[in-house]
Amino acid sequence: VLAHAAPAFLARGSQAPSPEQAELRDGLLDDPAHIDPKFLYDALGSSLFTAITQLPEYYPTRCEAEIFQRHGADIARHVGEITSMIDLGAGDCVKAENLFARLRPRHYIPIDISADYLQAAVRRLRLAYPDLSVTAIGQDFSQTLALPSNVPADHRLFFYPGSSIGNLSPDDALAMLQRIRAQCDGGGLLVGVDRVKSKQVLEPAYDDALHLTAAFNLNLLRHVNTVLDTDFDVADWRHVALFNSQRSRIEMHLEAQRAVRVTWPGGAREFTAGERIHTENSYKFTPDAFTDLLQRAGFRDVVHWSDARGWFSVFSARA
Ligand code: AVI
Repeated sequence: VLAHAAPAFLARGSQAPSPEQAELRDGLLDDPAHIDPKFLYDALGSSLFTAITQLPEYYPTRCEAEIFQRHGADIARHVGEITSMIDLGAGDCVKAENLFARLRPRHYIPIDISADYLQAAVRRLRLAYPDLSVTAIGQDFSQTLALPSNVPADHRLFFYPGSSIGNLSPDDALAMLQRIRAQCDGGGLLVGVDRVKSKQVLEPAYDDALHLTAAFNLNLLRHVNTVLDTDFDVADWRHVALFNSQRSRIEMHLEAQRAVRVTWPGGAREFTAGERIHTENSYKFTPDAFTDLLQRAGFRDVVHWSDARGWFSVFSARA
């Protein structure tokens, strides 16, 4: 696994913060405070997310699988011939693997911020598919998308499933699609998108009865403790998830259950009881809004398929 931007641990007393530490510190000092959702995904966070995808309340993964199952042949026809499949946020690589038989890539390039998690998946794939060249990249691709020089430039397919694009702000989503578009001339994009629906369906998906999503959100504080050397006590905080219909997004927050003072080397922040740290947005789209976003990024020939309930869509677009 090629690892980029490994987090540097800043011991109490040393000076220059790493870019990650500076980002965390600035977010904690902001009003309201915020922490980027990428910090949800340390090794435990990635395992918790995998568990979330199996919850009865968390429909997106099952809806997307249904779409690939029911419309796989059509999707493969629209995608056409590919040489490389670049999997953005690959995780355990299983979603891409399920498409290998139909799409027949020669090169598979899984990219994920959690390099450790990727490592185990890649070991398994190399054994199962000895003819497939696999180049794994541990990278935060939300800001830059750097592909190694051994990835052929022609017939690239970018695979961005799971509605992870919904975790970006509208501006960042557009910029990300433009970056993908710039790297796949003659190729295309296959992207999973969660749809606008009632909050009776949306909110339980992000606030489940087993409290797995609460654990996923709270675990972010432990991860931040290891990166910034903060002294967050998970017991001081509670998980909040709500649908903001005006902005068409689920928001996750961590709410202080009492007055809390959080410190780190060289800084501190006081939180009053009830004050929140915003940890994630998950945007929900109408098919028209997402088609428009793809077209604004320069994609053409945009088509989409949906599950039977119309809760989720998979879009295919050409560069
Ligand atoms: C990864 N991403 C698409 C998930 C989502 O649904 O926004 C992350 C997640 N957050 C809470 N539950 C799942």
